[in-house]
Amino acid sequence: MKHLMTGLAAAATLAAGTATAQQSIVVGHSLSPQSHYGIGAQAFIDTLEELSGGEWTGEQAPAGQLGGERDMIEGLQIGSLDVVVTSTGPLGNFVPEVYVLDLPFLFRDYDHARGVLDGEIGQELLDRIGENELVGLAWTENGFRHVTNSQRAVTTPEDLEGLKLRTMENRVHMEAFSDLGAAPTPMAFPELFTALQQGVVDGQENPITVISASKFWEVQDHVSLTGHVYSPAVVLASPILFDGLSEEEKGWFQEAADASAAATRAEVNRLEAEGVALLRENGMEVITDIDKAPFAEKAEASYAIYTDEYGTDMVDRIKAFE
Ligand code: EAX
Repeated sequence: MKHLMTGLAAAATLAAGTATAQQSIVVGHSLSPQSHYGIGAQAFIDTLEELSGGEWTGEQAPAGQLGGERDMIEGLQIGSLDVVVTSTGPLGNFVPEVYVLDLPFLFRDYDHARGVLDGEIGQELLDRIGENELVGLAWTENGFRHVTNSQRAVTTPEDLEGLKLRTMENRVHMEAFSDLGAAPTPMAFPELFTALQQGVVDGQENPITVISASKFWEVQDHVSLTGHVYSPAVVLASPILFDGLSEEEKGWFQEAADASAAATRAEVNRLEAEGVALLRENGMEVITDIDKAPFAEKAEASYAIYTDEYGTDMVDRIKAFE
């Protein structure tokens, strides 16, 4: 139906003699089309189509079809991809200032994280992204991350001891988990399910959104709601595409990114409310009552990865944000 309408809208514009050829973008992300990212990617495409009267259209490249998040970010820089919804996992490799958002136990809750990202600090970081052959359009969301594994119920940092845990390709996360006693193994997301299935790693950590979108219950028995780090996501565009747009088109892309973030956050809210029941229904043991203080204490050394380079200013501003 949507495609029909797009076709009609395009035909109408053509008939009016004002059309340029229809242009199509690809929006890449690492999860399923039904996931919070898939919903966000589709909202981007639908909004862009609507605002442009069908002049712009697009399709998703979901499930890491075009590579892991690091590969997709590189794709934006060389112009082989147009728009990507990605976690900040590998982004610090390109824009190290962004590591501040990956620090463990920094954000108190969703309101805190969303408030910071939608305000001055979020804009400053989007600007930094923009200085690195990328266009940062909007902050969106993955969610608070929790530890899952196939070995045992984790309730204290001691339970993490020696656990082979896949992390994102993120120096802050790797340091935090080695401080916590685990054996962090960085790996791109598309390899993760098989690595869990084959026992290459014992566990991983991701928000409820990703655990359920990826059906990790098929390969993991235990989940502990450690909420050890907030995982932001961001809507990025290729500067090779974006810099060639008219001001009006840039406005459409921006509005599409904002709509994408809103749609994704709404789905995160839904899954946060219903997700624990969903994990249990699918056979996972979910430990909800975790004393986070000893985890936070042990993981604090990882802050130095950011603060040694950039000082404590940004960390203090984020903590002070009400
Ligand atoms: O962005 O790599 C990860 O664990 C991410 O959370 C996932 O790709 C979604």
